[in-house]
Amino acid sequence: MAQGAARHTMVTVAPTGAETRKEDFPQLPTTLAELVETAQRCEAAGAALIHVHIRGEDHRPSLDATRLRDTVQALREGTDLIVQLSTGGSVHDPLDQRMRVLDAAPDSCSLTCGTVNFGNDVFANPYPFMSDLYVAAQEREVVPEFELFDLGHVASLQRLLEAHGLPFGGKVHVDFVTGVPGGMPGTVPALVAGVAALPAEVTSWSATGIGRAHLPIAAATLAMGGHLRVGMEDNLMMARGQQVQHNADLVARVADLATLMQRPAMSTADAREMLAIRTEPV
Ligand code: KMH
Ligand code: ZN
Repeated sequence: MAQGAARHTMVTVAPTGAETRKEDFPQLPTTLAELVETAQRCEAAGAALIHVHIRGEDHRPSLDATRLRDTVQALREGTDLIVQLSTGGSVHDPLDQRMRVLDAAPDSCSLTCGTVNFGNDVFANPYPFMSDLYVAAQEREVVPEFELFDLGHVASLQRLLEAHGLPFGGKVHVDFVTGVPGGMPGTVPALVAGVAALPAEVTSWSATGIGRAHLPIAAATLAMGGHLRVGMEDNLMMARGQQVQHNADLVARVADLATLMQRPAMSTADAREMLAIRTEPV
C-alpha cells in the first residue's frame, strides 16, 4: 500500500441505494427533488462525493438514460459534490444497461471488482464486464471508484491495472464495502487485511460498513487514515431503535468524528484534486 494517512477525510454519501423500498422507509430520497435537497444538506454537513442510484416514478431502482442525465445535471447545478453514478445498479439489472450508465457522463463511476453473493442474490461482475467498463471509463475520462466487497476483489483490481494501466487522471481510489452478507465481514481485522493487500498503485481508500458495522468501520477507518462512506444505502439506523431521518445526520456524525480525530472533512475542491476528477464536465 502506497498512501499514508490523509490530513483530511473525504466523506462520501450514498443516500439511496437499490435495496430499500420507499414504502418501507419513506425518508429514503428517491425523487430528483429529494435527491438534490439531500445532496445540498449533505454537502453542507461535510460530504464531498455523492454515490448515486436513481429511482423511477414508481420509486423502484432505474437505469433510465434520461433520468440519469437529468440527475447528473441537477446535482451539478445544485451542488459542488463529485457526482458518482453507480454502475452496480440492483442485482436484477442486466450488464449492458449497467454499462450504459457512463452515457450520462458523471464525474466518477463505481466499478465493482468481482462477483459476490449478496444475501440470497448474486451481484454479478464477471471479469470481462469489469474490463470493458474500465476501458470505457478511461476513454470517457470518468474516474472509477473500485468497489471491493471481498479480499479476492483486490486481486481482480490488480489484474485490471496490469491489463489496462491507470484510470483517467492517474489516481486509484478504492472503497471497501464491508458487511454485505456474502462478502467480507464488517470487522476491523477484515478491513486491516484488505488495506494491507492493496496494490502499490492505490492512492486513496475509503470504507463503509453495512448495518451494524457502520460505526466500528468508520472509527477504524479514521484511525487507519482512510476515507469514509456513509448513507442510507448502507445503514438505516442511527442507533438501536432510532431510524436515520436524513442522510445529512449520518454525514454530520462522521464529520464530527473526523474532526475529533484531527482529520476533518475534506472540501469538494480537495477531493476533486485527490481523485483527479476532470476539471471541465463533458
Ligand atoms: N446495489 C448493489 C447490488 C455499486 O453501486 O456499484 C450494488 C452496489 C454497488 O450498490
Ligand atoms: Zn451503490
